[in-house]
Amino acid sequence: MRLDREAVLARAILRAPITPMSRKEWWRGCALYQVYIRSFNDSNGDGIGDLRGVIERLDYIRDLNVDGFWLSPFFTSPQKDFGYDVVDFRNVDESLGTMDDFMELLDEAHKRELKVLIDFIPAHTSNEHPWFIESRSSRDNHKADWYIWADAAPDGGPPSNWLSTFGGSAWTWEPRRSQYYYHPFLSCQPAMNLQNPETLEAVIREIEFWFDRGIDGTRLDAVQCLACDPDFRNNPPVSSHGSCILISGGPNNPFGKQSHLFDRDVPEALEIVEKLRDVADRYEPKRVLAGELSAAPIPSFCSRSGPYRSASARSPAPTPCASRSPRPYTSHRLTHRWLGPPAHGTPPRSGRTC
Ligand SMILES: [Ca+2]
Repeated sequence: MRLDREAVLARAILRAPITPMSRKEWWRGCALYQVYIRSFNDSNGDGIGDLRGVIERLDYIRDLNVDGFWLSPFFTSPQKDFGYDVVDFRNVDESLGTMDDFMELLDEAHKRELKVLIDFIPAHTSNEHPWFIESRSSRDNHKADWYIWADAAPDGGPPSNWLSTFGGSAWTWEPRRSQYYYHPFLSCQPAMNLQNPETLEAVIREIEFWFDRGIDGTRLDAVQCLACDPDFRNNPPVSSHGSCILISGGPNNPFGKQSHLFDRDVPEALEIVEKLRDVADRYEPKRVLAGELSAAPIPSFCSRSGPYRSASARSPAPTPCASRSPRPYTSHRLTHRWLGPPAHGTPPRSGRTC
């Protein structure tokens, strides 16, 4: 019997035990508010919300009676995907403020007993990131294997039939290497090869940079794309009863015509999240990891991730739920789907082009 996506999510939410929040495990049963910085509050009148604008409205957030908030990306970025295309994970984009602004925001939030999670993008960078610029320069440079590269198919086409969530092939030809690179989203967002331990360690160091500054956790973007099939096998078409993937573009969106067995939510992703959890566990108090899950087959995911969510104290599976929390915390899109648009708006993340 076909499992409806919303029915599966509702079942997961209703079954989740609600535990009174303790000071030590504040994330249990907590409520988090998403602050989409660019549209939240503009402090200097240039038309773009910014970190100082968030500082100005911290009392408002506190008065919502939430336990904390999740900040959308503020890293240095060409803004092709409004901050989800990062060129420097350790700096603040000048359109949104400065590092001093962020540290003041963090301090002021904690004074109000508000927890702060930041958005982090572990699975891809901007194509302007120095890592990718080096990786694409040749097949034998130091970072040659930091991104997902593949030779053309025998007919010269892409290595597989994988599609970008935002439309078109998920592969783009790179003449410098005479290879294709993989990008589950925009072509200017190349996917990192996190199954390369060196690459994963580099990403972990970027997360540690923010943990060391005192953030309470991260919302991990697109955990369904942390890894992909190493053999780049073609996705089969969806079965006759259709896809359960929720995606923009209507029922005729080609992305929804595939069963995403090999490009989304592959088993190798769980190993990567376990390593990220190890990093978060090294801190005291423990840091929270919350994974965004979108454009992935929810029923199969819920089935496979169940043991990770319930059996282990180190249970940060890439679920639509907060890591460590028995109470599901849905991603931006799923929250929007279930609860309606947040008060200060969130941007559409599909349909943009580089
Ligand atoms: Ca501004």
